[in-house]
Amino acid sequence: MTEFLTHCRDAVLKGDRERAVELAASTIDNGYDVLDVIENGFSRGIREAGELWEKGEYFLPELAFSAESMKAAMDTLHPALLAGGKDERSRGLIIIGTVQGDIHDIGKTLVATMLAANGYRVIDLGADVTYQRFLSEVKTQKPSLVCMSALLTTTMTGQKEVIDLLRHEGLRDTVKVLVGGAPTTESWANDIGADGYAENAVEAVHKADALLS
Ligand code: B1M
Repeated sequence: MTEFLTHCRDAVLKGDRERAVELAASTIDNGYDVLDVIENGFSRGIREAGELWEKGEYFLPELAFSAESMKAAMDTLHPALLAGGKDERSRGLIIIGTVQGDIHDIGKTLVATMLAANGYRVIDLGADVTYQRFLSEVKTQKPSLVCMSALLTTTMTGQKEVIDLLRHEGLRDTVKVLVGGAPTTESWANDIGADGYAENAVEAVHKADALLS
């Protein structure tokens, strides 16, 4: 298994989309733990690609190829993640998106998939979602939980903007707010008045369960 995880990491690191999809398909065929393969295989590859880019050893196109390979693997694994869900009933409506100015959507999509796999009805607004869009979706969809992802230190403040907008519109008490994404922390979540913070997709499900129980 360790060798298999290394192949998954390598495929993403090298930006080999075809190989990444092939490995994702064998993950399902062999009945491997899908989350383990994502977290300790494919995700390792994309994080290492990011580190190489930071060091100037990768340029943006190489990082983009790695991201495309990662996304293709995730698309292949998506049905298996959903099928692994335990609960068929809808446990509440959640809207999720990556905040304005931020196009990173791999982690957000994984969180959305895990929430859906665990019985929540999830509306995924995508990436680069404006503050106003979050607000209008809360008004019209009336979700129980809003989830906001941010991967950039420059965009994480958008999570606060949305919370402030909800408060300004008198809607803050009608909906819980969960935040996450690499630069965010528990104390950031507290500072901006969110109801919770999750470090990863599995924790996001636990936090949603706790907030909506
Ligand atoms: Co960008 N990028 N990127 N990037 N990128 C980072 C985030 C960066 C840390 C890279 C680096 O410097 N090492 C850096 C940010 C620095 C900072 O702000 N501190 C960075 C930068 C600077 C940029 C650009 C500005 C580069 C440029 O153009 N000069 C640009 C941003 C453009 C924009 O958004 N406006 C940019 C672009 C890109 C690509 C397009 C090439 C690509 C994104 C493709 C895509 O998503 N469609 C990309 C990638 C792939 C990365 C890295 C390498 C990997 C991100 C990823 O997908 N990780 C990233 C470095 C890194 O994170 N180490 C980097 C895998 C994913 C499964 O993990 O997203 O962390 P993650 O999600 C996790 C948790 O964070 C958590 O659960 C997920 C699953 O466990 N989580 C939540 C996430 N959202 C959550 C929400 C929750 C709860 C948990 O509840 C609501």
